[in-house]
Amino acid sequence: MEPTVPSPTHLDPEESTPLETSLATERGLQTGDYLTSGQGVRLPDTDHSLKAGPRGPSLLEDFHLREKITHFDHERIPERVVHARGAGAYGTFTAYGNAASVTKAGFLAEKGRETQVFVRFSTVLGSRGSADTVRDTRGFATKFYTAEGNFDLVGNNMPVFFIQDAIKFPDLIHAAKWHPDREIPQAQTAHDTFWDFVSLHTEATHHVFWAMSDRGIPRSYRTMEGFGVHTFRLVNADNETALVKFHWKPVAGVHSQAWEETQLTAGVDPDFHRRDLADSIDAGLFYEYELGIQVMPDSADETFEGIDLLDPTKIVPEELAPVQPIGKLVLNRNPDNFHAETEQIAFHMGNVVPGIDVTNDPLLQGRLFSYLDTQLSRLGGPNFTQLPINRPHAPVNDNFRDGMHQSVVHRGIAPYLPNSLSFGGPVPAGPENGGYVHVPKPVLGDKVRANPVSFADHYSQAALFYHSLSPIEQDHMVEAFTFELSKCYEQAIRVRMLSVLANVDAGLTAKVAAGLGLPAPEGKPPVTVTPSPALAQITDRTWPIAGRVVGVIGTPDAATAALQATLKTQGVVVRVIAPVGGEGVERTFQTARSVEFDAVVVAMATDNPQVTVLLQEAYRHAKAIGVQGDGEQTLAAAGIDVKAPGILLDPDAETLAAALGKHRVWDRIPLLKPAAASAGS
Ligand code: HDE
Repeated sequence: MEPTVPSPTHLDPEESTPLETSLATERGLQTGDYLTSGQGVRLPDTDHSLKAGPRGPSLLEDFHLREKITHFDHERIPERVVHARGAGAYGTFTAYGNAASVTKAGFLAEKGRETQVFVRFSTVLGSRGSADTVRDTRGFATKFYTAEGNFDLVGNNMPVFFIQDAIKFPDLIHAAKWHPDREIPQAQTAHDTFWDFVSLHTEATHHVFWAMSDRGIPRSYRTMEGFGVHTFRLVNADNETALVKFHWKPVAGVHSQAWEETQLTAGVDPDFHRRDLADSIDAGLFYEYELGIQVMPDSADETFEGIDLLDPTKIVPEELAPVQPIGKLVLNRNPDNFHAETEQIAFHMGNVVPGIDVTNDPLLQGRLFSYLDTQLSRLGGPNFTQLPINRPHAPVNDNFRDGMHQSVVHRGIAPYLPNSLSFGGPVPAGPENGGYVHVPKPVLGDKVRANPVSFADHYSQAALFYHSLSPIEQDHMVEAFTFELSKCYEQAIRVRMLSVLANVDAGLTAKVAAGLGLPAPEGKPPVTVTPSPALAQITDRTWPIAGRVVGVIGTPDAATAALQATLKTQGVVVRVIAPVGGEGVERTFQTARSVEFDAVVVAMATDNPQVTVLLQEAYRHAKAIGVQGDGEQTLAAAGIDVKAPGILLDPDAETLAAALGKHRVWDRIPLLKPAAASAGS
């Protein structure tokens, strides 16, 4: 007879042996786990459950279990409502000493002064577990632990923002995050509600152009600019003020991934950016940036060259106000514990030190409220400033008392002012003792909910940005708009967004409309646009290559050893990709994917399909490909023409380094247009 699969109904006393029946009944068995047909009962060696009497401590008594499980149950804290996905590192900021004419902040003004910092990079839209490489704005938030207290510069990798008024922030984020019915898509702008909002809300146009440019898909946090976005007011020792914009300039230059590359990376290595940050620091290949300021006069109307400096949707072109480097940041230490440091760090726009003041930018004013407020629910009470990562590296003496998670044992009986029982203190420090005092400013005008007229131009700087880019970057932007709008379900949204683009540039609109199969509407783009060359990221310049990654397809033998050794001296990470693992092999054909390499060297013959895919992707993403020994056969198997631009035959380390310094083989791009593609697609 065929053995039957036991099921609860199989436990029928009439069909079972007496032993089976009694045990099954006694143990309350419902399934066939222990009782299988025809096999009798499998008893564990020691089966305490079969013994009569007490069964061990009850749950209430077992406090070991309860304490452990209770703590475990509460291990998670609410994720940030925006910027939930992040990665952080410690670093050292060293002042060049040339900023004293504009600020009395010692950490900026004093030559050689070193200040510890913690930087948290982030994406805006995705949840904590989302992929790093999605198209999004990136956060670049820096906490300077200065001797005068903490200064938080909470910026982005784009110099403008979507909105001019803080009250619109929830609308923006509700539109940009997932649709509330299905909670999809995750970490994407390519969906209806985002484009619905930004097409109706045209002050977002400039930022949308940045997000659709290659700035929205950085290669790594090492190759990203940072911007304070708002205009700040600096104050020098003579109490003279200037209006400034902060910039972080990456020493490695600004580089991005290719769009297809970002999508592959999101699947192959969703932790791509945070892994690069941590691995680089471990390898001593530190991320470096210069802090720069654009300095504008503190004029009564707070404008510069006709640009309203309080409008966070506007930049000041560097050609009008050059970025002056005032110090250098080196990120040189990984956190020990993600939760304690990267997750619990709490930035606050109100963390400023004497010498730095805020302005009346309405967005900045809203942020002064929000950052403190959000920590109350995220970190569970008002004492988050006592967490090690948030504590200032300066003495604190105030009358803040009690509250959840209070870790200070305050002494004395008079935490109030005025008092006579605690020698009358602590009193707020005056400016003569380094206390913080705002720059006094008159507040004029009627109290209304309205924007100034100077905020009304939503298009001219979007046009300025578009016209400043190289043709390749402009093409990428066309592709990005076309891709994103194609993903919308509603035709009306596409049509409306085209009418917004038409007010920026007719050529761009025509190309996007063609891609969408829609007519290009007419708009009123600005008549004259003066480009700002500083905004283009593809230029003739070459950049330091430390931290770049080269994959060598071959075995770790002498043939490539010299090349590898020289590249390594320049800080390039070389990974050997061999058929199988072994000494000196970091990737195998099975584990390697093109996206983790900035350039590839093929040093063996193979028609392995995974190698073929890797090479075709590297080719399509305009990466330099070196060929050594029998490698030519491998390229042939992948259908790649060895005479194509950026295919380097028997390259020495210098040739490869030069190609890496340009980031990609830009000459190859025209060959990659769909009609002319010569390698797999
Ligand atoms: Fe933020 N933002 N933001 N933001 N933001 C937060 O604060 C907010 C804005 C930025 O790594 C939150 O601690 C409002 C501009 C970064 O911890 C929250 C408005 C810029 C980070 C918040 C803005 C930023 C945040 C969420 C409009 C670029 C991550 C958790 C008035 C200059 C910081 C938190 C980190 C985080 C509110 C606009 C950058 C909710 C209301 C403009 C880099 O408080």
